[in-house]
Amino acid sequence: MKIGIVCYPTYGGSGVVATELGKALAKEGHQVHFITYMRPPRLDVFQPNVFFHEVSFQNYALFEYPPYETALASNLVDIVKYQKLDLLHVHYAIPHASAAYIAKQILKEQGIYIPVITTLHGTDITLVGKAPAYRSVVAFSINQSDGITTVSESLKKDTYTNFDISKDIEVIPNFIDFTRFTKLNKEHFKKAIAPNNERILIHTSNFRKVKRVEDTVRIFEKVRKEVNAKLLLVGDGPERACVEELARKLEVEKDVIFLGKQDAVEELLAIADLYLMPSESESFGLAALEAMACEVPVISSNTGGIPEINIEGLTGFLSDVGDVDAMARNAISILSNEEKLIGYKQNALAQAKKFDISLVLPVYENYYQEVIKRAKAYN
Ligand code: GMT
Repeated sequence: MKIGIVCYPTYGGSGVVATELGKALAKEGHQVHFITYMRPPRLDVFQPNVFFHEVSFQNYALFEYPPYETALASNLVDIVKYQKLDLLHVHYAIPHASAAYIAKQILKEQGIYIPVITTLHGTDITLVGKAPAYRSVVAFSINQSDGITTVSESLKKDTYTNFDISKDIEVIPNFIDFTRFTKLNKEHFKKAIAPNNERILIHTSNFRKVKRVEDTVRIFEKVRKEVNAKLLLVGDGPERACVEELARKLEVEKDVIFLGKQDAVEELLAIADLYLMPSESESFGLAALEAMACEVPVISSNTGGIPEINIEGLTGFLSDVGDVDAMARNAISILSNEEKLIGYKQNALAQAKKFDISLVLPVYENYYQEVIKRAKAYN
């Protein structure tokens, strides 16, 4: 198949899922065209069958906000037409689903039918998407897609609850590439971070409000009273300054290490004992799955799709959003018993294996075939 993938070129979340999916499809022999405003970070080396199209748009003094959606739709028309694509797969509804819809209508006028699959990732439904400023266009463009997928059962439910959706939604979960996310031996690095064999807690995110990064510091402050430990905070974003301030206020700043944005997250997960995900809302929690693949158990909130991956008492523990006392108690219970910790680490790996990319990729391929066949039958 010749597939166009539209996504955000981000370090985490939907951008990573889209890029890894495209790379895996290309390895299977499909021709994959990435269409986005910047090269996605995980598209860093040449790979056969992979093509990158940077969305070109012209700025003009009149535009306070450059009309990206218009530019994307125009670019899509040309790419579909000249590369003879069979399918467009857009990740994150805003504004990708509506741009794809516009491109589809323009191409239809020219006698070309391009099926569109929209994958909903989370905040495009649970947060921004349902805001009055966007909701009409989001609902319309989801309903106009030839195929709709969500990354968890929880997000499927939220989509039907928040929007009037008339079509079936297919759940296809996030996945893990074990050739990358596997426990590496980074003992020298561990020694540098934790010279006195302290336990290492880790959190990776884009430091947005929804991630509740401050809770990780509150949990850590309680854990550190019982267990010798360090906290690694990986990533950057709008909340970072407040989190740094809180670490100083709680007098744990010497043991909280801010690493900023990092590409090789697997090298950091290799030295971690526990992953913290106290999110306010999380449609799936790919970052937690990446930790589990590297044998790191998870202390999380019980929101959204997290209970579909983190299993209470087996791969970690789940608590209500904001219940830092319970999260700290659970963290201490795992970290203070070596035998218990090893058990949780093994369970985390076993659970992550259920989301191996080799299991999820054929589900996407079958869904693509089904949507293309269905579209051909109707047009
Ligand atoms: O919140 C993020 O990290 C980014 C966001 C996105 O769409 O880029 O992530 C969402 O998509 C991920 C991939 O499907 C999911 O694993 C995350 O749970 C989801 N984030 C939220 O729902 C807050």
